[in-house]
Amino acid sequence: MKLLIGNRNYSTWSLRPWLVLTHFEIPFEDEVLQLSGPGWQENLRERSPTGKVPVLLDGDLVVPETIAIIEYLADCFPDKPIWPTDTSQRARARAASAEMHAGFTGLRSHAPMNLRASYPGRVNLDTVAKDLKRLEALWGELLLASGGPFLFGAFTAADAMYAPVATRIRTYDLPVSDVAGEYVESIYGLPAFQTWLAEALKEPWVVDDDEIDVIQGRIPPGVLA
Ligand SMILES: N[C@@H](CCC(=O)N[C@@H](CS)C(=O)NCC(=O)O)C(=O)O
Repeated sequence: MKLLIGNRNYSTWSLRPWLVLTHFEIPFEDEVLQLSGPGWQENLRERSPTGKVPVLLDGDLVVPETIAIIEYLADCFPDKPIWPTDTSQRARARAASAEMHAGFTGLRSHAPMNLRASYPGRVNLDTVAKDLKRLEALWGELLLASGGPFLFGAFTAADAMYAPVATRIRTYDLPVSDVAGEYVESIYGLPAFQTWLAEALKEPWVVDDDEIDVIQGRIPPGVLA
């Protein structure tokens, strides 16, 4: 299997299935497709049916879309607890994952993932307040029920879906409860996440669309690159 991914520093969707593959020790290779620079969009369109990453290649099969990739992995490796084993818990984990996939647009647009950065105070909290409130409720309820350290006790695909959100809380020092803060630390403590982070920190590339100083107009595009 091969996973086509974007720049590790910025590509939230790539991080999710990569964590599942790595944490559950599924053999795979990866290849980074640039999300900036000359011709990057044409290159993505040549390699990915949706023009986006991640894409899983398994023989002749080409699977785009994060959720579809994760479900394919769960189908291929039914003995690995990618989702919680209990049916009700699986339903909750899938619901939480679908909610992440479809929602949290405030956090996604106003606090982009940027693993190498530390930008406390840069995010206008009004733009993310609704999302943070919902995160607190969802994470709080699931962590209380499971006892942690992950949403359903042990790490599952639901945590992979929320891992990029956890990084935003750290990067922008967003105000969260102790419970949510501990969950962020659990994500950072996951060996698979640490491996991704170490590779991300070696990357030289800058994606202006994901740099908050560019988004907020303090730095013109092209200066950071
Ligand atoms: N719905 C897709 C979203 C994938 C996505 O937006 N990926 C970003 C990188 S994190 C991308 O490829 N952006 C390039 C573009 O939109 O042109 C999924 O779930 O995988």
